[in-house]
Amino acid sequence: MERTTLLQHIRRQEKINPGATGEFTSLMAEIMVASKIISLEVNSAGIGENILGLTGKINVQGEEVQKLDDFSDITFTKIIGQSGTVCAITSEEKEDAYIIPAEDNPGKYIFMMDPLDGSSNIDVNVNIGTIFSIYRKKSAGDEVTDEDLFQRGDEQVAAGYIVYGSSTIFVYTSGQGVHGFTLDPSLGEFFLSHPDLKIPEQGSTYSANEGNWGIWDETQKNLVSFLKEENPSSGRPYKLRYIGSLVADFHRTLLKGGLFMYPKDKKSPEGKLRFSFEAAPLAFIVEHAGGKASTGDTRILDITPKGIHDRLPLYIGSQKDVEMAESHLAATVKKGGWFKWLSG
Ligand code: P6P
Repeated sequence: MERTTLLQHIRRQEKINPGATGEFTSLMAEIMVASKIISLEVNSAGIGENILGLTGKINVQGEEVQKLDDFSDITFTKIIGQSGTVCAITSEEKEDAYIIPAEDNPGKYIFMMDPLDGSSNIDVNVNIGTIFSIYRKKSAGDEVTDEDLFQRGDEQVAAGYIVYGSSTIFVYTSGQGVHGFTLDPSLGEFFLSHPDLKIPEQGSTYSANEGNWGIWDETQKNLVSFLKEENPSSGRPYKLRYIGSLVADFHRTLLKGGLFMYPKDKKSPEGKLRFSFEAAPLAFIVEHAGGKASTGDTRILDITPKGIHDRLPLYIGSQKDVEMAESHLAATVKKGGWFKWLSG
């Protein structure tokens, strides 16, 4: 059976892109190298070197920085930063943008990443992942400006994630379908395993941290209660699946369908997840796989961030499930009457 490597796949897509210079392919190749290094560390963490646990540092999000978080941020920054393909890197682990110095031959792309999402799960061997997003530099001249760093979600050139788990899977889109590649550790190569991924139009699971019930608003509580109601003709009750690692929860949703929600709440009135490092890249992927992503009332890809670490609510997954959620959140719930949601 012919096996297509990730690099072969990217090169084929480059050939059908008239304006391609090969710079995007080079960038993707470097992302792949960095992901293999992280995969090795994640899968050997705890054996020998003391890479598990906390660094004792607190990041810009006010979260405790795990050693693997730091390691991943440094690894991607070094490899991508010296690739000659990007002029700036923003990261969930960096307060400000890292501007590539002239001596490192900056390129035309902007690279944004959550280097290791879900890292609080490292010590309990739950899947974690890297999420990335690529934009083109927009402003004239060599200087990187806000115009480059704060672009509307649908101006992404490409987006992807790598999930480190029982196997390491690299999923990306550059606008020509969503494709998944599984790492063969014996060869150190990613091979095409999930060609042209399409998310089911409707799923049967919802994914949310119900531990936050007490700090959700009434419309969010009504939505989740609706999903749990016995109503077989509309596929309810939905099953609850929540891992607490976004890349793992999203990967399951992409493959099986369903609805992932991280709503705003009293503790995170703007929402918890970040636009640049989580919502926008995953929204770009899910839309190219036939799904939807919104804040509950606004399409994620229509949003232009104002800051590197902007947060927002996220409803993402199967088209029908996201639309159902949006309808519920918009509907005025009349006493005893529910917004009638038809699966048709
Ligand atoms: P909670 C992990 O810290 C993360 O950023 C995402 O990976 C995950 O979806 C979310 O936070 C989990 O948050 O509040 O449910 O622990």
